[in-house]
Amino acid sequence: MSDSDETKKKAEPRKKTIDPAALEMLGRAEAAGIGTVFSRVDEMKPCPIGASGSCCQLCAMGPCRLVGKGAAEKTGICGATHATIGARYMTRAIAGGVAAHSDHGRDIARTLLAVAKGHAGSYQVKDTDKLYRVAAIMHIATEGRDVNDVAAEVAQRALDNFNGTAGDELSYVSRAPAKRQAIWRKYGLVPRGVDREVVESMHRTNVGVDQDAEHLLDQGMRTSLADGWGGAMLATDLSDILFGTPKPLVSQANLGVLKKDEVNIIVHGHEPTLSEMIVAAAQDPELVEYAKSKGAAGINLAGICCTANEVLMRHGIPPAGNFLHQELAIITGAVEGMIVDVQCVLQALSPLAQKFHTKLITTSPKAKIPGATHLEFDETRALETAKEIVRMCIDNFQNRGDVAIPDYTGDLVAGFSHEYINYMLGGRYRASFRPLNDNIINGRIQGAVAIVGCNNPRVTQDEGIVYLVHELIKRDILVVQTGCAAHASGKHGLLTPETMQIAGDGLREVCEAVGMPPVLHLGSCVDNSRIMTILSQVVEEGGLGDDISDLPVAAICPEYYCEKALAIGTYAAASGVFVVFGVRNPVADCTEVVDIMSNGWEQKVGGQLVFEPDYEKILEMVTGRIQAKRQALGIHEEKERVLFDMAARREL
Ligand code: NFS
Repeated sequence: MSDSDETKKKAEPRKKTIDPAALEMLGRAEAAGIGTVFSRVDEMKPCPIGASGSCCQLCAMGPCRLVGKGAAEKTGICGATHATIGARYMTRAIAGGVAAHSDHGRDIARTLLAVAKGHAGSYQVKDTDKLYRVAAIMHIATEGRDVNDVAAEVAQRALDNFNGTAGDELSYVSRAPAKRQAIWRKYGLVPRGVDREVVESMHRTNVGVDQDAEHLLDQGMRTSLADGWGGAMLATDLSDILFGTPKPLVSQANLGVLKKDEVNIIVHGHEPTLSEMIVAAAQDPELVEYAKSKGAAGINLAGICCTANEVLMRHGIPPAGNFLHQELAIITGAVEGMIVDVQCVLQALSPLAQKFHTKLITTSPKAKIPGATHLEFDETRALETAKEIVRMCIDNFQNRGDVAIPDYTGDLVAGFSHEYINYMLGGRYRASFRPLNDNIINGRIQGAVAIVGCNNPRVTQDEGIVYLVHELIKRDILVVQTGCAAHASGKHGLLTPETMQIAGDGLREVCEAVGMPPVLHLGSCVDNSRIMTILSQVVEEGGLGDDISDLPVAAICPEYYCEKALAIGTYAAASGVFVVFGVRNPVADCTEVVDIMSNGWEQKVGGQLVFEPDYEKILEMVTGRIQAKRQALGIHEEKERVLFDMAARREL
């Protein structure tokens, strides 16, 4: 590199985000000399040894670093190879992610049990139809029984699934296509209990226990399946039972949803239990009056991260942004209170909130943050606690200083539960996935890709997500989204029906006929389980093979940062989906592990988990996969395009 190249490189700092609202707030932070996750990431170089899977920290003989000449052949002090170290890393990361989602699910099950027993008066069973459907899957009798009786038994069965006392297989394994279940049984991948698989993973990754990479990674898959077809799927279903099954609604996303003249409260984290009550409290006429008495025009609620998705899907509460927006929201100076529970909450929020007037309020008995106000939430006095918190935020309105809210929002439609998609496609009297299958078979829709997961400040915020959404829908590939990736599309206006204008002709015709956007927001990260349900139903509908691995589908997690994402990616792969992660490969040096998770899993379970930071290559990989699957199904031939006429529309 010449000197001038060197200067040029220095003069052009890495692009941090493509979101204009984020850029505006980063400017404000810089002017005030305030650090954010975006600036700290530049100051902290990742350790190259750990970043690529060459460091083992599992015992006090080490840490062992397998680097230098002949690194590939080196072992740790105990003799562990790169393969063992990488497989242990992945399995532990998966167990960590599963533990998070499943503990969330367990709490919802406990709440449902409390409701059924009359101990949680602020809540009730909102969707009895869904309760009965879940009961049927669990083989729980419903006829002639009281709703709360059924709810109690469903909740108890869910808890048994966590505890591992529900039998030899989790209740929801039966929801997968028969062929998929057979594959899981053949390789011993059927999860037996959520806690049991997490504990067994932690046990087997101890030094001196399981040392065979493939065997370890099988346990990684089994543990992940306890999430996708266990903890997370239960979290989704029981949340729908308690808080309602989502239906499409309109909203907006980005920091512009904050209001200058109102008390702004942000709910951030993951569990819907408290945020549901905050939604109720923020609409309480007495509290709205109280806010007015303090000089505010009202109470404005917004969300960050997956709590945002939960309250967006069910109430249309606008998300103020995704993972990397949590600090930026506070930097607007307009947030009276940020109420957090568990997961994805940056510790840096606490010192940052102290620089502004924002009250950071922790609420979960599981998570305290030094410097934050802790107001513990329990379901027996949920609404009272929520009101107390809202009142605290209102009282804080008068302490506001200088406010700068970036004037950017994206319109969006969210709330596509699998039940609604079924209904939307087939209509009230014959809800079915048939039209979707037919349009995949006739080629109007080439396939479907899930773009999910986090933000990671190591890459340009939202860039890969927005690029991939555009490129895929242009190629007639339907996109479904969850988590912070869905917020990215929401902020950039991609979750609206108008987006069909940039879709390919075939996809656009179907979207026009059904009246749906080509990019569907399916919810939070635990709601990735909805995608598993949809895939199973599409297989069941017929015409596209007899297993999930036959379908022309793929999943991408362009900006992953955490263990939960790895857990989700693994259960998708173990369910037969081709999965690509961006950012970097955490086990790149462990070539045997990389090979097992790609070629090995392809042969064993028909899915793969691969890492590829280059978005163009990701696009090539997933479109190549979709075409290969179409070819295998014999539906790849370009048919003469027949435009939708009135009869075809009516048929749809
Ligand atoms: Ni998923 Fe949701 Fe966002 Fe990533 Fe965090 S909020 S559970 S982990 S960062 S998508």
